[in-house]
Amino acid sequence: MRFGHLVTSSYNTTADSENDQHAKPAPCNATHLLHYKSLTSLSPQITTLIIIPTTMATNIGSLDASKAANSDVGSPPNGTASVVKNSVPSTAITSSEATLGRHLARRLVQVGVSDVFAVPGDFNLTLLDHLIAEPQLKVIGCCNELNAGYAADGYARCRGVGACVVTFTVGGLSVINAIAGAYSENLPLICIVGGPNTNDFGTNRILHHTIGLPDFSQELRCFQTVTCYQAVVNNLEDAHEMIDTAVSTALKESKPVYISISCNLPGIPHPTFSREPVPFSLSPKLSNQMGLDAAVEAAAEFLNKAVKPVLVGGPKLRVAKACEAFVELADACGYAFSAMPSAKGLVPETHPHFIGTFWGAVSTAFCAEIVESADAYLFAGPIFNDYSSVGYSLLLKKEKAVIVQPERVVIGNGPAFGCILMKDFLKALAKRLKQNNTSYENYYRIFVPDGQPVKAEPKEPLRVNVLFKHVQNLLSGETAVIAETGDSWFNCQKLKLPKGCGYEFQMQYGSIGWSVGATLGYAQAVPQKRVIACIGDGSFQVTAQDVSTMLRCEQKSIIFLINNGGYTIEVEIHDGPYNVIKNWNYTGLVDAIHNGEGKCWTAKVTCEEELIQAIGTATGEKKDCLCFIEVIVHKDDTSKELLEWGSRVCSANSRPPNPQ
Ligand SMILES: Cc1ncc(C[n+]2csc(CCOP(=O)(O)OP(=O)(O)O)c2C)c(N)n1
Ligand SMILES: [Mg+2]
Repeated sequence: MRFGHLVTSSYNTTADSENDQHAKPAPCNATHLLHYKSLTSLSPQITTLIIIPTTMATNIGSLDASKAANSDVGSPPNGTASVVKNSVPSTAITSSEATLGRHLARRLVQVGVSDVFAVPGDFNLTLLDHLIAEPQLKVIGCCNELNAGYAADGYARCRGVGACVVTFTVGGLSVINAIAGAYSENLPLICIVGGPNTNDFGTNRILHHTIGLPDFSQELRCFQTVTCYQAVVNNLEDAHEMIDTAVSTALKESKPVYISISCNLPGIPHPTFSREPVPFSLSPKLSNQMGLDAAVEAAAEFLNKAVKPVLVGGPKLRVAKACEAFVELADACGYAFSAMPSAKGLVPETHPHFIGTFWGAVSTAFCAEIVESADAYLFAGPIFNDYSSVGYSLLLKKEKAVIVQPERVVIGNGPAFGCILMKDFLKALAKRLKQNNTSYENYYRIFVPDGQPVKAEPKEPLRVNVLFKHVQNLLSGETAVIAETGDSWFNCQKLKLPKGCGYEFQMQYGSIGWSVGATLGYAQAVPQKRVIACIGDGSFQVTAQDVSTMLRCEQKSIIFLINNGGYTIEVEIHDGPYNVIKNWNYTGLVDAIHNGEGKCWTAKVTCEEELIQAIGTATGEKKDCLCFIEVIVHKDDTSKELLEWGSRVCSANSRPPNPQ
């Protein structure tokens, strides 16, 4: 796999074998060492050998650093990690190499980014030259900026940090929806934009790729609400500081940042870049010990007097880096525990006291009954939005709840405690709670195992519940599920994740098309796993092009394209003719994208027999290929949960205005 032909560069003089080596996916958890070979193969312009101690190579956002220690969950729930480096790398860099472009490339590698998702444009070409010149960084050309952003999002979910590079305004405004999604999901994503020539700032010139006004701030203003930090780098004096502040802020805040870099700066040497970047040492946040003690005391008293308390994990377990602490608490107290739908993948579903997804009326069977009838519940990192609360229909009472947010604990209607880290709180509470298995025992007594889908008649049109029975059988610790917005949310939510199986979806933002880019990025971040993506036809129509990039990257994901002829989730909320979409020949489309280059296999299935055969091929003969299976199902064939949820969301949406 080569990217040299995408962005032509004078740096690109490597021999084939070396190029191949460069392109091989780096093992996710490997420490990255600069080898003399890769250096010399990189660029004839690099003349000095740079020796970097191994400690330097520890990635801040690497999978290793971000993975839950218990490895029961496949996603990296603990997000980015702050690593204090204990040795300073050697500094020798030739003065001609002391450039902004090189610094940014090295900095990205250092924090754990070994792939950046990019779309070239004249404002970022020189920068891309410098990024591709870094042997440990791959520049992955995407078909459009939205997908590049989604890919960086998928990558960040696995590696703890992701990056994309786009061009001024036309690229910037195209990627912004993906950046907003990453903001909503608390993902550190470094969005780099090639910006105007430094000499054009402060003039009244009108530049191409703008809306035709002599104002370069439009893109910046758009990014201000969807990033936690913006750096407009248009002079070399403070470029070092601005870039480093932006990158470290993304890691500290777990949010996207925007870095605009003037197109004429990346290749100019400057003394601030004359040494290898010193690895970040991000100071960890600390709990206020007095507040922590008081909160633990109050919570222990509250929960220890309850008869049948339960635990519920929420999506902010990830940003709080508290997944492991949550499991520690579950182990210690013995309560039944469940997860909110948006926390799927963050808690181990194989835990003996796990009772499923708490999602009000559409919860796993027997789960909501146990949670809502408990006399006390601890929610760790919840987000109660209109969707996760099933149209505000949860039967919860604040006075029964301990709500633990990443830095705050509220017990009942009060008291409230601030400046407390969730993971410290959960760990300390684990030592103070009396063991109480009552809620789990109650659950166990009433529990009746799930039924199986009705057995299909020979050649009977495939049903969605039959499809997901087979998807379930595909899952293992070597797979990860990506679930697109739509009925796939509900069907995938019911999958039982084996130990180590990853799971990602975009529940807060819910932007259709996300999963194509996210599958690309996630698979790139963790090449040893097989990604299984479940994508509706409507969503796929938004972002389908980047199957192309998956093929260029030699990915071997399995995509189930669920062709139900429309926007079924919307049908169940509120139907109209706008929910019917044009039917495409999806396998034909993917075959056309494949066009004989790369390893791709497609199949269209209409019944269980064909599905079984397709899965057999995808996991056998074609296991090294990108496998695209178009599954044709009836337009009204949905999960039962969607039907219930849709009615409730519909009634929440159609609440009349309050009388004024
Ligand atoms: C960018 C964006 N535009 C519009 C929507 C509204 N929307 C939510 S789901 C959906 C339809 C999804 O259809 P499909 O992918 O076919 O899934 P299905 O419901 O049929 O399973 C739409 C249009 C959205 N979530 N995001
Ligand atoms: Mg559909």
